[in-house]
Amino acid sequence: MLITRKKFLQIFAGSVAGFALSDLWLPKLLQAANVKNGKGRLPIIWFQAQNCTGCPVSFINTEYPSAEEVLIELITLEYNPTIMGATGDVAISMLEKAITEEEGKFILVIDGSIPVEAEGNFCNVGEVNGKSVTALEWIEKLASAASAVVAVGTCATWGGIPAAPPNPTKAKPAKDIIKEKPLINIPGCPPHPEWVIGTLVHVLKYGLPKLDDLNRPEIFFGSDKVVHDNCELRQYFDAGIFAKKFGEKGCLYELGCKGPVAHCDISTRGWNSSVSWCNRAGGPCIGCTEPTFPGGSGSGLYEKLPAAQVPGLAEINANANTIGIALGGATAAAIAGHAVARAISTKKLKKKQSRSDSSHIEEENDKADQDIQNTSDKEEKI
Ligand code: FSX
Repeated sequence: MLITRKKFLQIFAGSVAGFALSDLWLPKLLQAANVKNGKGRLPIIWFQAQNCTGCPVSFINTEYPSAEEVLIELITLEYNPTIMGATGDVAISMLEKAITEEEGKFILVIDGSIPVEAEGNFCNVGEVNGKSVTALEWIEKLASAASAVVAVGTCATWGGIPAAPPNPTKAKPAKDIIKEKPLINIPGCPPHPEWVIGTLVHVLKYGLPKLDDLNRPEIFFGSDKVVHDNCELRQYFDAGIFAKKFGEKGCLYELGCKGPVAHCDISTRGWNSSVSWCNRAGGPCIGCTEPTFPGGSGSGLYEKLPAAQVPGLAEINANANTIGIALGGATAAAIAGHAVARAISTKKLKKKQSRSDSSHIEEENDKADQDIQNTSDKEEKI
């Protein structure tokens, strides 16, 4: 049977087309979700508004489970412009179908912020009956048909970079547009793939996860998940050792680290199977999971956080001052010691010179130098 290109695209309108069907095995995560024979997969419509596309790219960078496993075994990704095989009318028809035929049967994932200036016309996605449709219109209609909404990435959760001042498009986060549906916020620019997949599995298996007061899953963003608390550079902070330039040993606070105000588990989870993460790579945490990102914490990306926002810093400074005073005392004693030694040696030399016994001057000089050296050794021991 001959299938037309349009039919082919309709069959593979979901994302499965882009991935090989080989190497299928159920990881523990999917077994826990009781996903078998393709049943129990979570239908997802993933809509993208004003973004850099980092969020879906991060999502498919998942390693455990792999992208293939997620897309074939865990979810049915019916629409996502970055990953799906379909384009044009076929792709747009998936959105229309969800709105008109699948009410309550899918989760709406949104990434990117939603512009409302100029009636939303700063971001248009496709056409219906020859008329372009704004992201704002799509999101309002899709959200009212969805069973729940998951905002993925800091643009969708808090506004992120598109909403940074002066925000000419009046970019809004999903929470400002969607009021009538359960909403989960998964911030991060981009978010870790396990935050997104773990949340979706929870929805599939157990329903909505426990959320904090900003609607973030507590398991990834709870109040005990402050980047600073589990940072492997924390020992330097506690010892008052701060890097003054990139590449230098020490805590990255002076270089703008937002770890003390950033909530997420990245300092223990790590990126790319825990190979590394921001601070381990020498780049200070930029607080990308926070509503204040990218500059509302009172400092720019690489500017020092206001000291008042850094717990424990006052004690570090107090300790540093105390140590400074103690060192100052030792230094003063050392300088005084040097002066005494120098005075002794000078006195001896003058005495010898006054005897006009030049033959002994070098010998006395050596002896005087030895006196200075002995005095210095004692100072170092101090
Ligand atoms: Fe924003 Fe996501 Fe940062 Fe980019 O889709 S959260 S700019 S990683 O891509 O929206």
